[in-house]
Amino acid sequence: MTKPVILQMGAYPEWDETPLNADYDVLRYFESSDPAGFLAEHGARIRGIATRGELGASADLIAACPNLEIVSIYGVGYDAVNLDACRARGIHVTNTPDVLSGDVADFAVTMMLAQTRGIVAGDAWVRQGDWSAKGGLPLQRRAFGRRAGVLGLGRIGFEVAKRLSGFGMHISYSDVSPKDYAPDWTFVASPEDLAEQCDFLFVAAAASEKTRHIVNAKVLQSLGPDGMLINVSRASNVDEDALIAALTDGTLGAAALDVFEGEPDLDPRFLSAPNLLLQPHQASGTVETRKAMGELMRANLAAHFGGNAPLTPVV
Ligand code: 8YV
Repeated sequence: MTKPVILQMGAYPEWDETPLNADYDVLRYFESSDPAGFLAEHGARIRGIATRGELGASADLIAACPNLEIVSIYGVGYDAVNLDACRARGIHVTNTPDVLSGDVADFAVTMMLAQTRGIVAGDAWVRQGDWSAKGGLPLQRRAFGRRAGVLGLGRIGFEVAKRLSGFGMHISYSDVSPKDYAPDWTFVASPEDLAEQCDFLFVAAAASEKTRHIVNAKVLQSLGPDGMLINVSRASNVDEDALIAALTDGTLGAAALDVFEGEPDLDPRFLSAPNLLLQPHQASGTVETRKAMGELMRANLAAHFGGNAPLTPVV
């Protein structure tokens, strides 16, 4: 039987590549030296796209595949897929919700703890001999019992807040509306007011045109010199210029970021900005979660090409 032709947008672990190659005729777009020529030659054969959250599928790419039926994302974020182009042509879009929420939430809390207790600085302090030369690390700030704000109380934001409640923190959140599954947490409509009322602001909102730069200069100013921003969503949710300026002039106390515009080639000013913890977009990066993401991405393709409805549709 002829295997469906799939366009693969980026690399996957071997445990996903092997079954993908067994079930589909896989075209490795990311290895092509001439993407436009590649699409002109193969576009009409492509029935599915296997992509990753941060790689998505652009309108041009979708247009170059006139027989496309499904875009299956390895990741929960679908902001990099042109949904309008897919809707217009009845193309399914699927993602991998739920399976990564626990790890992403763990990572957000880990970044908060690491940054507020100076874990990375403490390691350098020991290695560089500062401990014996200068004494103990300068005193840091506590996490437990302080005020947390969660911007976007979806699946991931909910898991973050659940974990923070174990630290005895006062939890507020902002979203399009109050959530009936969050009776113990305080709803605050505006991101600026949320920032005003918390010490740690976690950004967990799904990114869209509506949330672009939702964390702007005013929000950062409201968070203030004692506040910390933690972003495990998408870089587009934060105004990076405003963030770099706020860290540099002390308007904002600290930040911990897992996502960047243009990643992995982030703005070089981040490398010298003070009180900033940088991570290489690894919040969902555990063996367990990545295996579950790969399985779900492939299960969506298998459902569709087996004549069934996709399991976790976005569109
Ligand atoms: C993944 C992500 O790391 O789920 C998402 O949207 O950004 C991350 O969890 C990414 O999709 C894997 O390449």
